[in-house]
Amino acid sequence: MPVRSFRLQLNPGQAAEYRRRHDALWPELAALLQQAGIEDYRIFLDEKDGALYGVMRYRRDDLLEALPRSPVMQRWWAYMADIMQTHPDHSPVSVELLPVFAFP
Ligand code: RM4
Repeated sequence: MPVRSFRLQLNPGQAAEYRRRHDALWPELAALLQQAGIEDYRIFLDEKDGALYGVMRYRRDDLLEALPRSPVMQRWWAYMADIMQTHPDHSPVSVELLPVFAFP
């Protein structure tokens, strides 16, 4: 199954709020992520600098690439824009990470 990993950036002092919002993930966003073929999605925080590392296993590139156009995704990104680095359209500033090791 394909895997993607990327780095996002949290604003200073927002770790608790970021966790709180994800603990209360909107049901419609959970449904959307599932429909987009995401099988496993984790985000890890480096507490020293606020870097967030996302690791996502998913089924289909075409479904995943349609995600940013979804109104629910856009609404979530607007909701998150006050606590993380985003572009003017509210999409998160995201740096794609290169896979360099996998086991097994
Ligand atoms: C993140 C960010 C990501 C989204 C997850 C669910 O904070 O908005 O783009 O995939 O939430």
